Amino acid sequence: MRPYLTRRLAMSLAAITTAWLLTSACQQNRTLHAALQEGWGTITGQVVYGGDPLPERKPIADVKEPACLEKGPILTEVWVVDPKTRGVQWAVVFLKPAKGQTLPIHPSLQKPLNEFVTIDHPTCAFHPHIVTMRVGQKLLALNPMSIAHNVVITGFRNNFNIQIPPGGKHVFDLQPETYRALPIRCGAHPWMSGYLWMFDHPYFAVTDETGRFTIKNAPAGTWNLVVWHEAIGYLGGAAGRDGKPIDIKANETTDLGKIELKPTQ
Ligand SMILES: [Cu+2]
Repeated sequence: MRPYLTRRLAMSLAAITTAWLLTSACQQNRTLHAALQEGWGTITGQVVYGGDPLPERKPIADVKEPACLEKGPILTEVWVVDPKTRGVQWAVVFLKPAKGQTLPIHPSLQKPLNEFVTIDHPTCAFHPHIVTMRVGQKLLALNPMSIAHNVVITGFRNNFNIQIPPGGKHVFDLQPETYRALPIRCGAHPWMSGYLWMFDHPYFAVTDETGRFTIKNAPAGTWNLVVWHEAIGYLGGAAGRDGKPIDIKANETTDLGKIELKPTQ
């Protein structure tokens, strides 16, 4: 190619790149601007059991290993319902942007607060039962027990089967795999079960023992909220995968009240 044409081509490419960079910077700014103008708010609510009678946790009959029973029986964890409040523990509640939408992230939450999220084995059960983390965080598995555990994580982009010896630990460097439940199992103890959820934003929570959840510094405006529980999947069935719109008010707490999970939906 003649030098003149090469120069012309390079100049055109530079012009196109500059124009593209300016356009995308403007778009990002607009998103940030809109969010800053509208502000940030808190979302709260309570996930409750919508059936009768209330399920009770029962000792898992398969657990025979003495080391597993040292701290008492291992109880079922699928439905953990508080009899006083009907609150359901271990539901995952999160904002999910629609296709092409980006959730503005509060300046104080741009980066994960901790490098590691921990999953422990104080007994022959995963603690916590449901692990949530942000993309970029690492999963630290601890085994303080006198017996080995096998942490098996099954996803599309994450597949691990790691033996953790007594007193040992392991750091899982996970690939981003967001908005889906990744089962966690133990190869040594078939009753052990948990789930891992990963998000590319900080707007998620797991319900506590009374079914309550709080998500702080969420972007004001209308965003989709998803509720998931391992026994029923998404609230609202398959369509619930994308959530339902909620209005988050700036500088206020938006209380969503009681969110009912029916045991069969
Ligand atoms: Cu185990």
